[in-house]
Amino acid sequence: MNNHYPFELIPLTYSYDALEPYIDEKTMRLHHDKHLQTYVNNLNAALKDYPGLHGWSLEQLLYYSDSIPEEIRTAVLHNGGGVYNHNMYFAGMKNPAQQINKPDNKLIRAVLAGYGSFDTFKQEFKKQALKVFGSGYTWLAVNGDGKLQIINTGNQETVLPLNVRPVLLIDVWEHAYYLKHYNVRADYIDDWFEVINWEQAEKNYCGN
Ligand code: MN3
Repeated sequence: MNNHYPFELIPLTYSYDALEPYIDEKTMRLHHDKHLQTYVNNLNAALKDYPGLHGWSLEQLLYYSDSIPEEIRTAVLHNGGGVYNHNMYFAGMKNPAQQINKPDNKLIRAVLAGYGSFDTFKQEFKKQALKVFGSGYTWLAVNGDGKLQIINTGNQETVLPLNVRPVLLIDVWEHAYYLKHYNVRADYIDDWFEVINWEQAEKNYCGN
């Protein structure tokens, strides 16, 4: 897949119903095929007439946004953030039958060092995810000192400008859960914990 213009819709690596019963097939189809596709299309449309930006990676566009012409900067940040965040969200989940239930190796050691226990971490992460007002994301990220941080962002903002490396994130826009969980974000967060792709999170934590 290109990591530059024209950006493409990255297919799921699992089936649309793979996350049942925690996240339903209909939500996954709409969320991936409609919402994410729209961000991809709008990002490409914004960049179309700016060949100087066609070699830039998604991360470069989001990190060096000050260098993007003002007339398309907001569109690139909104839609590029939408692409980046959703790619990470979908890659961060996995069929629960095919995975370990907790972070392993280096990531679990960092979680235990930072939060004392996995349950405490989970409670803290959930508390933060419930605090996102309106639409946004809650991230687990690692800073330059190797310390884990839980960070909330609004709308389609990313954590890249904060100079941290994202490990995993949950999309708490209502479109991520409304069809199944209605307005009960807390239940969705609990269900999302059941389908986290901890192998991918470990890779992100280790930076490979
Ligand atoms: Mn979403």
